Amino acid sequence: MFHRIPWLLTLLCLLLLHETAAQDMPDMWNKGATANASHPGLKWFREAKFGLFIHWGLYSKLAGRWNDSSYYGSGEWIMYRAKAPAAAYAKVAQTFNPTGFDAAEWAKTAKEAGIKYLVVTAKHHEGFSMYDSKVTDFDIMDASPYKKDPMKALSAACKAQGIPFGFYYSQFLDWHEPNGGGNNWDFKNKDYQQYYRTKSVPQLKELLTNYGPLGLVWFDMPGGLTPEQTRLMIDSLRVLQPGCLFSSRIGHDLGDYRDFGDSEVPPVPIEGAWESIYTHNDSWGYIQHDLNFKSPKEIIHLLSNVASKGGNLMLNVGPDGNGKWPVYSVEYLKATGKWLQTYGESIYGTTWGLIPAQPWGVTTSKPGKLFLHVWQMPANRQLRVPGITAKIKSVKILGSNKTLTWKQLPEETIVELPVTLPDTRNTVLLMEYSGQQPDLSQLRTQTVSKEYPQADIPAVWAIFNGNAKSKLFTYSHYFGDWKHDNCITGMVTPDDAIIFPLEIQDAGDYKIILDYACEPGSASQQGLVTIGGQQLPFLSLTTGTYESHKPMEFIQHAVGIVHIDKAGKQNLTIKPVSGNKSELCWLRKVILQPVN
Ligand code: FHN
Repeated sequence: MFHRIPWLLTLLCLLLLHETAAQDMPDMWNKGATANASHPGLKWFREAKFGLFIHWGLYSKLAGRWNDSSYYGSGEWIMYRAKAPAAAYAKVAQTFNPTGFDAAEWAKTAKEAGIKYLVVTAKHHEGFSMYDSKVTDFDIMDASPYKKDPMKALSAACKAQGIPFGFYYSQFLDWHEPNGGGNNWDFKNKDYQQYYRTKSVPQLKELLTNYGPLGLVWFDMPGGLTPEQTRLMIDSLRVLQPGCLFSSRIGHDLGDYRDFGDSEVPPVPIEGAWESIYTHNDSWGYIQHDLNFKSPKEIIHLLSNVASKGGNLMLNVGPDGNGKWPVYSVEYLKATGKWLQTYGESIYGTTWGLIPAQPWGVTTSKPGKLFLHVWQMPANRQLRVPGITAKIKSVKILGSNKTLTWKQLPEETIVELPVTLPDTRNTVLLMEYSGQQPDLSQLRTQTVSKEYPQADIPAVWAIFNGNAKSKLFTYSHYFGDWKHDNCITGMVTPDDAIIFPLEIQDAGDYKIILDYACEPGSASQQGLVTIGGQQLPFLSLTTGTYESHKPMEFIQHAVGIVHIDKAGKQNLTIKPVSGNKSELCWLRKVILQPVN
């Protein structure tokens, strides 16, 4: 029933493709990797996998409104967006009285959510210190009626729950201070050195001195310092707590671990310690009218996807001006924690999965263990796992002692799934094996199967020819609501063709859909898709002009149907036709939809 080519030949192909991938994939995404790989704090950090970010400040009280105008997107940027005068904005502190804040409840909710470290804003760009600072009077103790230090309480509550605690600190942007970065509507002729000397560094020293051992300091938005000055600042802080990690946004690649862009997951596994940062809705700071919360299923998929690439997810919650979390954040985080109670073994302490993402989901791993995160049940209940050559000892559903039957073939293992899975969002199977299992996580061959509604093949997995290359496009919906997509650019002549190696598991008809963006100047170029000896000519269609602060438009352009008469390996090629005047398009992914 299954189309096979001789096993040795397959292995050779796998290794060759792996070799090609290994040469260029890390170059594209591994830059800026951990600068300080020997830091002792990286051990807990790498095992933690799931962190909680909390953005809380005066902006939380404003809740997305200033002078009767509503703002969407990053609520903590409201002062900047409204160009609110520093003196007027500072008055918000006079009514900032978060009596609903309960540190023990925050830490308990975090614990129930399965959170393994917590990072809270000590000072965001607005310049207001959410702790008792002796460096300034613009802090919660002196400027607000609250008159208590919530960070003292929170650090103690996290300690009681065994959750490593850290501070976010905006080291350069400070719209309250005449010499701080960013506020050019009130202040001119700045002396950034003076700002670092008189506020930033002294405050960082306070934070590293007065709140017990910190897990990390999450620096954000570097500026105003040379690499040497940054190094000197680090040295002066490091001595206070050598065990504390510093995030890469301290600048100049001098952090201890790497942070990706806001809301960015790298497309391939990344070595070293790193973190993806997302917020639960569209804003980091509380906005009353922002109810676009990620569902438990979305959080679980995000968490397992980030883990499948080897990183941590730090998910942000924005408490309101009274110190209460949005109800959806409490509820959906707790639901995530419930999932983690059953499936946490497949997340905590793991590293990337040893095979690429499959139509059914992703994988994570530990020595001798492969965790199969089943996001989508195959219609025939046969889960096909490619490339496992180590000896499989057992396959179980995590959290139940239910052992599943499997058939290990040279190229793939087929696991028989039960009629229903315990968790339709993500049921994790534990596959235990003995012996060496090669790491095939960067294997380019992508699986296509009739058992799922469609196969989405991301552009990064293509083999590039000529001038075709992958480029990261960053754009936003709301202000600061960043999106990131890797697309293939540079396809102008037929020499710039790209090839997707596919493993098509079932013969039959497939609709080919190209997902791309195309600027007006680039439209109406001719392209050709080739697969299984069939050709689909197409003309590229306009979407819109790319601008980093606007939504980027993509079209899903169905270019035709092909018939695959035998299951097995196929190459799908996309190439511009000769005579084109400009780029064909910026291709984000190819979709193969089985025709039923
Ligand atoms: O400007 C900030 C933003 O407000 C938020 O704090 C995020 C979180 O990663 N960091 C900055 C932008 O990258």
